[in-house]
Amino acid sequence: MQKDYKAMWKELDMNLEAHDGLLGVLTDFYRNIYLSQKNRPDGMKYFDFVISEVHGLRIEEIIEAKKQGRKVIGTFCVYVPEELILAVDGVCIGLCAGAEVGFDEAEKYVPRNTCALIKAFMGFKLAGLCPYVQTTDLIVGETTCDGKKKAYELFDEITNGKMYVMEIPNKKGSDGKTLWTKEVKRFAEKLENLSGRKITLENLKHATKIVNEKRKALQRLSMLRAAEPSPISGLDALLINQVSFYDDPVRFTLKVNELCDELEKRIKQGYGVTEKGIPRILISGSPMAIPNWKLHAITESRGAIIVGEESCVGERNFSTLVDEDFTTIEDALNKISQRYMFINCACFTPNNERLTDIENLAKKLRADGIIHYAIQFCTPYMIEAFKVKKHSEKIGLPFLKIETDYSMEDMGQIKTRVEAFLELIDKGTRD
Ligand code: BJ8
Repeated sequence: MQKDYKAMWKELDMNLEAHDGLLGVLTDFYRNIYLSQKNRPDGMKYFDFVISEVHGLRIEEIIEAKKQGRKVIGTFCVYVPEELILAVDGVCIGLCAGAEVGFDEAEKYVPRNTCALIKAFMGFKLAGLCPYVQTTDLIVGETTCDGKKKAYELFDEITNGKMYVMEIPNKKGSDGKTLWTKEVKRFAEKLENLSGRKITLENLKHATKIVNEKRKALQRLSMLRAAEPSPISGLDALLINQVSFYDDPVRFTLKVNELCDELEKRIKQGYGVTEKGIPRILISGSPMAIPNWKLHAITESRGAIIVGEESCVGERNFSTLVDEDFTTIEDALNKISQRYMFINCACFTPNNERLTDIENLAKKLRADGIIHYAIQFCTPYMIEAFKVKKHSEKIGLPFLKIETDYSMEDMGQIKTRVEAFLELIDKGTRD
């Protein structure tokens, strides 16, 4: 029997009636998509629990942290350095949303043809349905895509001036890198002022270690998906990556490593979540925020397995670590800033390194095909799909491009296209 959190949600000024409805829908959706999977590892029980308490226990923990004087920082992009937030003992929470919620409200502020990720984070707030945004002391935006940077101006009004925007260069030349390093330092100062805590060498070392360990655990999980048959479904791996943006980082790392121990045993026994020989798919493109499970659910229900995500809810979030070998605060901030410049987002021009990332990942995970996923109206990824397609052809991997939003209306159409794609792979395009 789950605890009653109504008083807490009321205190957070949420719309209780609408929220009840949302939780009901999400619970059913989760049961149908996740709990119906076969051969799930035992270690997934923790993540099922996290999801069942995503607006409950975790929010209670965050409120408790606030009572102890810790600041809560909301983010929308993997460019925002989590190390700095932890260095001032802050709580870092991802605020991106993956459901069609509050869109009518959001469309009073932004055009209908705005990407669903933006409409969703605005919609969740405007409809009084996001307890995370209610707990934040600061919300950090970034100058990545045009949609986000303009929406942040409006979100600042909606949240009564909570926004702080980091300037991310459009290009990664030396001027861009200098600008970014300055921005990282400005953010460090902002956090010191907000929290009243000094960033020291010691707390930077500690924070960097925590975040690196989290990334290493996710890297370990990613490597294990290279096994044939894969010991874990793409749906479950996606969920873990989504949870990485909400959970306490130390506990999360422990649980991912425990799960990986179990997956290693499965691999030794030759035991997988599906039988051997089914098409192995790499997803690449726009991020999939929770509960955006649509493409994974469709693809895996059609007899394939997703073995990786070249995405910010995936590899782009964890594939590089911060060099922990720093001896001064200045050195640490430089190394943190350098690490983030390795994230190859389509918001940069040019962004050819992403093609190399996709190629390496496809090889590492032994993918048989690439599905490029772009959220409708996500211009950077929609356009970059052209280069990814060309590159996939060059390396001999079948390619499928999907543009979709958060609605369920095109489920049938996507199913048909994915089925045809998987047949193509089955007809001998595979090694
Ligand atoms: S580093 S991918 S997390 S900006 S909001 S770009 S879906 S139109 S999220 Fe991103 Fe940082 Fe880049 Fe990663 Fe498209 Fe929508 Fe923009 Fe989006």
